Amino acid sequence: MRILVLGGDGYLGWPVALHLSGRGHEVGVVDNFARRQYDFEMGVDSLVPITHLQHRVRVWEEVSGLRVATYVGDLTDAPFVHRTIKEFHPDAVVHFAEQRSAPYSMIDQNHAVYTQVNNVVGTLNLLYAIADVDPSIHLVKLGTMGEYGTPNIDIEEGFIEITHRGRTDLLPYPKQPGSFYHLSKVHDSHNIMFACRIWGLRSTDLNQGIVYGQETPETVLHPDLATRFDYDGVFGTVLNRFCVQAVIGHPLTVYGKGGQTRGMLDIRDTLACVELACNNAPEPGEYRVFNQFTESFSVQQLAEMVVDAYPGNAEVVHLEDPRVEKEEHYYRAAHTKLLDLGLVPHLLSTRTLSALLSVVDRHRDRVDLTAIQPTVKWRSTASALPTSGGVLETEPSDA
Ligand code: NAD
Ligand code: USQ
Repeated sequence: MRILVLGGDGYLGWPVALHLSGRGHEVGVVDNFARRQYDFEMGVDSLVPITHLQHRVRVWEEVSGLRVATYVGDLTDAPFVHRTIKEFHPDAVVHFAEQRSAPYSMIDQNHAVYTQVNNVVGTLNLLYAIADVDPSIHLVKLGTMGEYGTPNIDIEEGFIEITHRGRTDLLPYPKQPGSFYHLSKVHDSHNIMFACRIWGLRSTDLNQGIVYGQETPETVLHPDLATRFDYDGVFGTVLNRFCVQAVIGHPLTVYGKGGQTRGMLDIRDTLACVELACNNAPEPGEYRVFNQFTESFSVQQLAEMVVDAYPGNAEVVHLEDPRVEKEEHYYRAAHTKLLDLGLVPHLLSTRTLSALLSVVDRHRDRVDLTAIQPTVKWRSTASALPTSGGVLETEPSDA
């Protein structure tokens, strides 16, 4: 298949692009390097050094003999999106290209507005381009498990059958997201479902859980093929952060009681899930949702697993939760659709954690201690962080 990976310079987009290329698909990547810009803005960096996209693509060609087409541009630029879809003419578009940090979206009004404009407008431009160029192109969109929030009932895969006053319907599952970022994904989901209904597009919304890990079979082929690894208080995700904290001897920062429970998956399963979705396209007009995670854990359980797997001494500290979220709650979410398509999960084991801890150990000298503490508080509308005066610029200005 011809597959265009949007956000192909990111943590997940890059290894997914390599995986799909290695599996024989014709792959193109699109990125505007916004993620590298957030690093400059926050004064942080990936723990594992990453090379420029153009260099990584050249190294991949040397290592594998396979070409990956590169498009540099911004999804909020409608003519760019239209041109790229028309020129590459993919069978499937895998859309990772969004601002993906909940804390970043909660820094202040500018960052909330930036996140929602970037994510919602980018996806809308993509929907229009697909509808205009070729409605049969399959949109594989990265959503998030956080769209559902933490209701006191079982979470279904996208839809729930409701009987109300004697009548029954299959309706979108209620959404109660926990940040302006997670809300942007809800807005996307509604727009995509609507576009499928009115224009006959086909789409798979992958409601992904929290990803952990750094190495994939393709990225380990050469050091210059590494993907990024974030551990800071804004972009670092929980298990990746706990591994870094253990290695540098910082107490593991459990927010609040630690009963917050989330769906999780290994980065290698992200690659497999995306390929399964691409290989099994929905019917024209169909909007479907897969819950893309393999296991769920509470934050406290994750911390204890890291403490047990780390060969040295590691301890846990409970910080006041900077977020507004339930610190103890019921959590049971369906996730059978990808398993039915053949997903064989890599479950979280001591072996997986040891491999991740050794990646961190190799780069421990690069850890910036000042980046560990959480700095963004949900309840405050102004943040302690130095913020830019306006919406983040992703393209050089004339000045
Ligand atoms: P990332 O920030 O590392 O990658 C996203 C990429 O998209 C970056 O390279 C960025 O430069 C690019 N991008 C952002 N806005 C763009 C725009 N307007 N035009 C062009 N490129 C743009 O994030 P990631 O961790 O790889 O996540 C990828 C996707 O998966 C996101 O949509 C995220 O919401 C979703 N997701 C991630 C996780 C996780 O744990 N990392 C979990 C669930 C869902
Ligand atoms: N947490 C801690 N200590 C930490 C960091 C986080 O206790 O040091 C807690 C948070 O309070 C939260 C949970 O861990 O309860 C998860 O936080 P996270 O930062 O790992 O994940 P989240 O903000 O939900 O976002 C991440 C990705 C996002 C993706 C989402 C999937 O950044 O792109 O959409 O995971 S999900 O959680 O399923 O919505």
